[in-house]
Amino acid sequence: MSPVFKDLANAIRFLSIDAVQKANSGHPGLPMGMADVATTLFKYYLRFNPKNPGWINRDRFILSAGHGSMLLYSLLYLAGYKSISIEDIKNFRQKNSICAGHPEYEKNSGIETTTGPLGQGLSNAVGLALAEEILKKKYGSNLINHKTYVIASDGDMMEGLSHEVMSLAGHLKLKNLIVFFDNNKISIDGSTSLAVSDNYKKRFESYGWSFQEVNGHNEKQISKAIKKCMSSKKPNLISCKTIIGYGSPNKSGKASSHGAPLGEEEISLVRKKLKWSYEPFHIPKEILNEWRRIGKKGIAEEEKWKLVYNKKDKKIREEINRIINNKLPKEFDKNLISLKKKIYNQKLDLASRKSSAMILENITQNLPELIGGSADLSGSNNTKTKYSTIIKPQNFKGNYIHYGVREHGMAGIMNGMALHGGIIPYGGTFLVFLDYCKPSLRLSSFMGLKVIYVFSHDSIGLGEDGPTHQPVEHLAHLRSIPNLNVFRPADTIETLECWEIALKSSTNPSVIALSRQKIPFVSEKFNTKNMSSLGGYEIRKSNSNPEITLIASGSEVQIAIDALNKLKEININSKVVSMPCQELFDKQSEEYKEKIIAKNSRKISIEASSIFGWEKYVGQDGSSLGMKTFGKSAPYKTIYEDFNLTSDSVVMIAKKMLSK
Ligand SMILES: Cc1ncc(C[n+]2csc(CCOP(=O)(O)OP(=O)(O)O)c2C)c(N)n1
Repeated sequence: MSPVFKDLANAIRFLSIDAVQKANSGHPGLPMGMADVATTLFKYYLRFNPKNPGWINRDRFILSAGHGSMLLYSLLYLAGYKSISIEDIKNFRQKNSICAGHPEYEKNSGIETTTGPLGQGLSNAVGLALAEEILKKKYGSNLINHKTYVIASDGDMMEGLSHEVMSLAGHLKLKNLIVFFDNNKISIDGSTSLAVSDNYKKRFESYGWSFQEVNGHNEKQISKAIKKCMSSKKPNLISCKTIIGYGSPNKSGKASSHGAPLGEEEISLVRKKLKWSYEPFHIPKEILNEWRRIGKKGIAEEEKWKLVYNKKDKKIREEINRIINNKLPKEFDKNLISLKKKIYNQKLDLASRKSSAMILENITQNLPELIGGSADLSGSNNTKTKYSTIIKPQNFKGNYIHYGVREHGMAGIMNGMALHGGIIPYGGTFLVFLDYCKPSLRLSSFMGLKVIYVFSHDSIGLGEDGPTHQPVEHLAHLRSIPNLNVFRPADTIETLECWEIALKSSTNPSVIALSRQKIPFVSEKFNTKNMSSLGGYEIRKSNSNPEITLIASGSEVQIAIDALNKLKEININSKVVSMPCQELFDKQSEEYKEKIIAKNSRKISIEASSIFGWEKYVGQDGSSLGMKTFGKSAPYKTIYEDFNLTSDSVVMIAKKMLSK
């Protein structure tokens, strides 16, 4: 007997129910409720090839409601992805299992992104859909023409992030984006009516989305709605009325099916009700074969696509190949060195945000994959260059995105574009507004994505805008995030070096913190070597046996250099270490670190930021100049003096240290 639709959907339901039961933790409710929608999508529409999960023109499928992870793992196993075996499913939520508690991005596995923090998957999906439009415009609609499908839950829709990204998606008219809203009206606390009374139709339509509503357990209705999206001119939302925990006699429609195993007794009742008489984890051959047949459809699709690809001009093919494989152009290094020479000869005193603009202007021309943007403030963080062309609704020819005042959305969308492949996203705002985008930045780091955050106005040095805009704790916060490089360059040479490292970092994101105020050119020698890649290095020394080591970053390197000169006048030998990136410094050999931090000297750190974290370099008998309170509203030189961030303070501390 050939399997019917319900058998296919029930295979997802029972793999999920049984895996959650075995793990004794997890969320069975969502997979049970959305199994019919997912089956319809995979059976009729989703273009994917489990034999080559990385195919660039595959449709993307994002489970934004990551707590329902077993839905995704079941689908990938059933459709025949090698990354997930039945053993992996039995090991759901166990150590090292790919079937982790929430989906964790793994390249070429079918798990397209990490989800769990609600709203994030939706933001990634907007980035994926945007990337598709940008690349389509560049390389032709016969080559790049895929869809991005998302399952999002009530929680996704309640999160502020969903408002930011759906509003922007509507503005840009990302028509290839199709969101299935699991409108089951249940969240952890019970009915969503406890907290929401939004009119969803009006909400999404006001963003410029098309809105449809279906019975999420009716194959025909679901299929018809997806079909309608194929000719849509807007992003699409299909509100699927579903029953959480569908099939469970006592727990369906209730929050009790959301986040806990159903229990053996209830599971046997579900088996009876859905007429599923098979053992846990056993999928009858006919049902599995039918799923595998669905999985194989994409092989022919990819073959067809290859014919188109092979007919493309050789230069285009080479470029696509290069950007997909995350390689920079051959001439990149040569161009950068000649720019470095030019910068060195000019020796300009510039705010590092301006240095960054100068560098961006130079590299933008030769890096088609670099897609910039800013959460407003483009003219302040200097992310837009004269070679930036703006991406507009229905016109995706460009390399710069006006994200609007949507920092969180920008970061989530950048993650999506990086996940798509073929794009290196960078985006700007003020460092203090890290607070508004940190959840997505954390996921950039967790997933190891090449996303570049350009955070200007990096200290009290921004002056008159005052303490609401002056970051204090932000650098320490960023430095505590694993797998993230936090750069704070001291001049134009270091700014160029930091950009180079960020562009070459394929497994981690970067933050480049930039000054608002003008800072002097401090590099003494021309060096083809990227000194910032050492994280910290000697930039000045009065002799080879310093009594005092001054360690500073960014705008404070000059204060340290001034202090060195003043100390020299009173016969105290010192040296200055410029530390543009603590993470890279910490990775150097013990020998190098000891040499730079000069074990036998007394250490003083200078950074116009929280002193938190500097103890590891200055030690117990060292001292840190920095911020212990919020800043103040006044011209920046006055504030520096007010907080004792001056070379005279450094000299005073050094003298005191040596007299003890
Ligand atoms: C940002 C964030 N806050 C809180 C949670 C914890 N959490 C997991 S699921 C969930 C809500 C579940 O409701 P819903 O989104 O409707 O999913 P369903 O119950 O329908 O599966 C919450 C609050 C989370 N995962 N992410």
